[in-house]
Amino acid sequence: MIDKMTIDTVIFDMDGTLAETEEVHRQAFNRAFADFGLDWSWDVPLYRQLLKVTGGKERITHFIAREGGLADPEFVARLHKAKTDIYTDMVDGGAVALRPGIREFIEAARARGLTLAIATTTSMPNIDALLTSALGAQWRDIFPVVGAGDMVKKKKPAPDVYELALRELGKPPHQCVAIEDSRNGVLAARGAGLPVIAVRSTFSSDDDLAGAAIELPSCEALSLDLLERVTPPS
Ligand code: XBP
Ligand code: MG
Repeated sequence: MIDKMTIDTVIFDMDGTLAETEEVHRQAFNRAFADFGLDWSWDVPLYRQLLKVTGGKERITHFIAREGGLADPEFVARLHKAKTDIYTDMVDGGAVALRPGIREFIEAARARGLTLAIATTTSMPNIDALLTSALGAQWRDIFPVVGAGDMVKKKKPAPDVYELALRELGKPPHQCVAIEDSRNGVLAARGAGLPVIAVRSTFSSDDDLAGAAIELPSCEALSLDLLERVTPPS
C-alpha cells in the first residue's frame, strides 16, 4: 500500500474537465466546414459519437472514412487549422469558463504547495486561449508542465500524453493523481499508472468510467482530502 501522503501533484485533463469546451469545439468544427464550402454538419448526437475518437484531425479523418471517403492529410490539416482559429477566437471572446469548483480547487492545491500540470488531447493554441482567458497570461506559473496532443505519437486513450507529463515532472505515477471526465481520459491516465478522480462532463454523461478510483458528481466536490483516498491502479 502506497503512503497516503505521497500524492503531491495533480494532472488535469482540459476538455470537459477544466471547462465544458466540447460544445464550443463542435460549433467551431461546423463553422470551419461551412467556410470550406462543405455540407457537413455535426449535430450534438453525432458529435457525442465522434468524440470517441480523440483529437480534431483524427475526428475529421474518421468522419470522412465513415462517409466512405478517403481523407487527404494535407486537407485535414488545413481544415483543422481553420477550426482552431475559430475556436481560439471564440474562447478569446469569453465563450468558455472554468467549470464551477475548478478555480477553488486550483487555489487550494496551490496553497498546499502541490504541483499542477495539464495532460490534454487538444493543441497548444487552444490550451493557451482557454487558460489565458480563465487565469490570465501568467497561467504557466500555475501549470509549469503541459502535455498536449500533438506533442506525442498517440493521443488518448493511449497513455503517451500522461507519460510525457510524468517525464517532464520527473515524478513517478503514484505521486500524482489525474482529474478526467471521459472514458478515453481514464484509460490514458490508468495506462500511465495514475490513479484517477473522474467528474463527468456534458458530453461524457454516458461514458463508462470504470477504472477511476473515485467518481464525483461535480467539480465542486473536488477537495484535497480526496487525495488521501485515492490509490494507484493495480
Ligand atoms: C478532447 C478531445 C479534443 C477536442 C478537440 O479529449 O478529443 O480533440 O475535442 O481538440 P480529452 P483539437 O479531453 O480526453 O483530452 O481539435 O485541438 O484536437
Ligand atoms: Mg476530457
